[in-house]
Amino acid sequence: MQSWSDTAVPSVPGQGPALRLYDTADRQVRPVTPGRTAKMYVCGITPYDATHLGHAATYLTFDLVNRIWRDAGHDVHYVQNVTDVDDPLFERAERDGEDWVVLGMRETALFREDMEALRVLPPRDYIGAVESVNEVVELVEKFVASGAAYVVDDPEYPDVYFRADATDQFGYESGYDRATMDHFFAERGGDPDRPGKKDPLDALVWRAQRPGEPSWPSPFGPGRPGWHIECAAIALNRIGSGFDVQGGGSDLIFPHHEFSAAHAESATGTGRFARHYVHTGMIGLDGEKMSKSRGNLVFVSKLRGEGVDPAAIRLGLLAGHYRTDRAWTDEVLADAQARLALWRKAAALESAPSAEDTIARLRQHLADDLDTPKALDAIDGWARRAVDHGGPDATAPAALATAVDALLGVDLR
Ligand code: 5CA
Ligand code: ZN
Repeated sequence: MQSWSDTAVPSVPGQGPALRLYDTADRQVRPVTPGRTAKMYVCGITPYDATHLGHAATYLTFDLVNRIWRDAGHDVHYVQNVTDVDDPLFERAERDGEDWVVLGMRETALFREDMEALRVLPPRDYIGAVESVNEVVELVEKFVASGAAYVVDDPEYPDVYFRADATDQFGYESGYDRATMDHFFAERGGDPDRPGKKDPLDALVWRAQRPGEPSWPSPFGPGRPGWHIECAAIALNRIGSGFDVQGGGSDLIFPHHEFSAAHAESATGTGRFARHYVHTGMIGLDGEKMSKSRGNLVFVSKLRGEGVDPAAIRLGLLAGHYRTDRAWTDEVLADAQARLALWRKAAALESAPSAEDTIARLRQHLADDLDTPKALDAIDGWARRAVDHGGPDATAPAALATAVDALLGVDLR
């Protein structure tokens, strides 16, 4: 699939500390240690509706990781998928009397526009589920051959399931006990009651064709990919096993990332799928998680249409720490707009206090598990001093603006 357009990232003199991130599997903040090429996979959208602020917050989080790595001189191989074949697409298309392919294409196009407007750096590989069906089929064949997956005894719908106990380390990513797994499996797209499964937790990897559903040929009959296997296949075939960061919202901790990891680990027989599993908190509205099923959504495109500066959306979402569940409110937006105006005013001054310390603090806070509240505070302090009292350094406004552009993705000019 076509990715979106790149934004130039200016280089910032000097260097920051190495990035440390919280790893869900190890339950601690620890250093990320990429090689020359840093490798990241972030779960993409299911394109049946427009991008809301929850999605945006998640992609902005991983955009910071991308920018920090670039600032440290790494080449970044960033991969993202688009779940362009899934039940929600068919349901919405049916409701609106539209072709599901057209719906997916339109919402994906809008997502690209939103990402560009927010200055999110594009993935190198942007891959749809439809494009990766052959990759999924190859994996399923491997699982069936090794006994990691089985075909249910149902001549009408011979679906293929992956055994939750196919790997020894199943459960290490979420760290959940069985009751918690059962709970989230049922809540987040699983089918514990499907007759013929050996364990209610076993995960669908190939769904036999149902009437009216699209299908692709396979050795197990016509059908379509399961969900977790889509991300396992797309990541494995582009950045291999043992890549640096697997990202997504906290709603993907289980079962999605647990099974993607188990699929990949069963296929390769090697260690961990990802070295860090990084999860963002949920953005809410009116006391509830923002989600398509609840309908309590604020769309990026709607705000853009109302003339809200995407840089203010960016600052509003980065004002809270990425791991905390937090609400989007009018106040969050107003604060972000005021902050952006202050920063722009300071960046436009002829001279200001030296920005060197502030840039160093910006890098330090970001490297410390993306501590954006402190990073933004540091810039606020400099900007307020600059606007209130001026300063002697004629290079400081441009130097600060360059660092804010490169590291936070906010254009102050
Ligand atoms: N296509 C799958 C991933 S393979 C999917 O979850 N799509 S999605 O459109 O539902 O979500 C896209 C991304 O946004 C996921 O990483 C998800 O965890 C994240 N996300 C969804 N809702 C929120 C929210 N309210 N706050 C923060 N992140 C969210
Ligand atoms: Zn995914």
